[in-house]
Amino acid sequence: MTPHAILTIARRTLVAGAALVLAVPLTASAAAATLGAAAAQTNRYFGAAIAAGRMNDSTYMTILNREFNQVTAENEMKWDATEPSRGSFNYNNANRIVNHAISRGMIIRGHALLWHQQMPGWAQGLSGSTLRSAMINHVTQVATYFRGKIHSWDVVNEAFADGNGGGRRQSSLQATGNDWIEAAFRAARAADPGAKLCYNDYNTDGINAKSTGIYNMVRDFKQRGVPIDCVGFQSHLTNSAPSDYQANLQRFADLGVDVQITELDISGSNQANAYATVTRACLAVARCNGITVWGIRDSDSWRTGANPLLFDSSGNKKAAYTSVLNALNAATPSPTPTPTPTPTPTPTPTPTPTPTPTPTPNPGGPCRVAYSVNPWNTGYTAAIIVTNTGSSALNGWALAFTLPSGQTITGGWNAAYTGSSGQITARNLSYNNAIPAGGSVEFGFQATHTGNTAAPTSFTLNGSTCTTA
Ligand code: 9MR
Repeated sequence: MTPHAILTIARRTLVAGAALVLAVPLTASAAAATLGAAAAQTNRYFGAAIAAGRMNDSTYMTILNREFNQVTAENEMKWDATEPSRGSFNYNNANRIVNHAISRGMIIRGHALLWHQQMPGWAQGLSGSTLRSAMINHVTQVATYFRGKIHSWDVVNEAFADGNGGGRRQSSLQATGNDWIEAAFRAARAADPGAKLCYNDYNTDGINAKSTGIYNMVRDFKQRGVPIDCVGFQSHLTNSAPSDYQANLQRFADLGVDVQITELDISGSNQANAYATVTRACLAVARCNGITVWGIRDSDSWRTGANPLLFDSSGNKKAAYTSVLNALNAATPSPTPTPTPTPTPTPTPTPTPTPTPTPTPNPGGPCRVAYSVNPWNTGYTAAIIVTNTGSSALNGWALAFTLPSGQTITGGWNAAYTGSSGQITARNLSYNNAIPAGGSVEFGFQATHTGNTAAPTSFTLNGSTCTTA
């Protein structure tokens, strides 16, 4: 029986006799009123990435304090922030966040000890064994400093490549030796034995070559006793989650690690549904500890113009907020005298064969472009996957294309854009400069339109014409 039907019957009963009126509070009182409280009912957290620089904004702080019971420092615990010069540590901004969280009983995800981005200039200039010892020292110092205060650390962030068949990303960290990740996890465990130690990455939200590469690493770490406790799935999504999102979380959980949704934001007109889908997926996986959204209001998001968060720029709750809250509350056992329903264990998915990335033979061009668009009345988000169908790797790339008239780009991710209408060029960022032969990069943008949402035309990669998929 639906809650609505129960309430309808109870209302009728109210007219018929007072004895059954008690049915109303019993059936209607289950819902928690905030995200954190609703998640806590299943022993999960619901958190947000926050920025020390916004902590004087009263609207921001009101929402933070009311809704969330976990925080992540959006930038303040990264290497460039905490060790701006070698051996000299600065925790001022991180501590503003940590102290606030502790004072409000919020748990803290530490983000991130090692990442090829936001390395301080001095570390960018190091390599080999010098870099290795500097990075291990960084892990040790920072994890020791915050010892006892961190629920989960992103020990290593984004170390796997996009479109490289599940292999590691090229970086100076990787160049110190393939064992750099396990060395970092061992150093973190020694420094803060109480924190869960996570590997965190993006484009790993379904079962694909990249997530399978990470899965294989985690399995290997578990087999060899390398200390890893959790895997973070960033979940920067457009319009929907992959259909195998839950199965992907579950296959990692089945390796004996916790899973966490660490940087959730979702753009597009299907936003509210997609948020509910992700929330339900976490709730359905017993080892999913919680969900963190990557910012509070749309105006706080790194995805400028994409409006991918749960609160609008004025701090009002969006439809996506309600759908998350309802999904969290739907999982909560209702306080009736009936025994607490045990969450149904999700059937272990039969091991999916590792998808072997088939490098597509060059169909006549050095590149292939797959373009997808999620439009609404005045805007859209677009995702582009460029595959290098040539026979040699690209180091540094620029994809040029022509936007149809009336379309104007307002923001983008995973690429630097030149031009906002007409002729556009999207160039690599430092972390996705290489596209191996047969490999791909994925990036995207938000745009406004005046009625025409047709795909761009005339795609060229580094000057050569691309085919479109
Ligand atoms: O949201 C962060 C933004 O303020 C920073 O400028 C950016 C720097 O690279 O990092 C953003 O956060 C990233 C996170 O640390 C790791 N995953 C991707 C996030 C979005 O880029």
